[in-house]
Amino acid sequence: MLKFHHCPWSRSSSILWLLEELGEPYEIEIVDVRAPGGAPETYREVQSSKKVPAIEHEGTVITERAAISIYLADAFPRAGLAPAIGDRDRGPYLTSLVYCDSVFDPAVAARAHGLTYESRDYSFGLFEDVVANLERILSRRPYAAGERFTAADTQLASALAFTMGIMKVVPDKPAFVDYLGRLSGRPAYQRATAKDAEMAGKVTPLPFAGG
Ligand SMILES: N[C@@H](CCC(=O)N[C@@H](CS)C(=O)NCC(=O)O)C(=O)O
Repeated sequence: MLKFHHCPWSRSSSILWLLEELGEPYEIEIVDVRAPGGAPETYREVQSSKKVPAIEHEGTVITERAAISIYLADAFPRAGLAPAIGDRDRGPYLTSLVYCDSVFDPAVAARAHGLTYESRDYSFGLFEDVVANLERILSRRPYAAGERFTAADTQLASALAFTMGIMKVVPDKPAFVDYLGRLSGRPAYQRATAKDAEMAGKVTPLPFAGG
């Protein structure tokens, strides 16, 4: 059985949504990464920085959201969440998935912490360039990789929803609001949100958002 190491209302919530989209059986191991001192030291065996998410599948541990998303969508192709190798959407799909973690996430964190820097100082570049790029992409196509929903959308939409709606760091551009509106009605998204709400009482609350 697929095991999912998860903390409700955290970066691993995007993988919870993806798992719900896949419709395959999985079990959740709750990791309270917000507890004083973080996750238990034993969890380092699974994720070397004691962060969530992580999954275990057929004896293998997979960490990092982009890798987990690519792995799961390819391992369970029935859900049709990964453009196949050779499909013209495969490039934008992989780009979006990796961009979420290697560019968007650190650029938003830098902005949230008031870091001042030049684009060339860090590989993720400027926050303004990231916002402009996503606004351009989502104004041109309905989904992260093209005309259809993929695993890249569970990651991009989760990242946008949290940083725009809860952190209030990313501006609520119409293209972002429309995009999230398109995706938030998905049954798998609703199920994942309900599961997170149910599990939230079992871990340390978020320092902001009052919950
Ligand atoms: N690069 C990791 C980052 C995951 C991450 O930052 N997870 C946060 C959850 S919001 C965490 O576990 N933080 C706990 C900690 O840093 O102690 C990924 O994309 O999977």
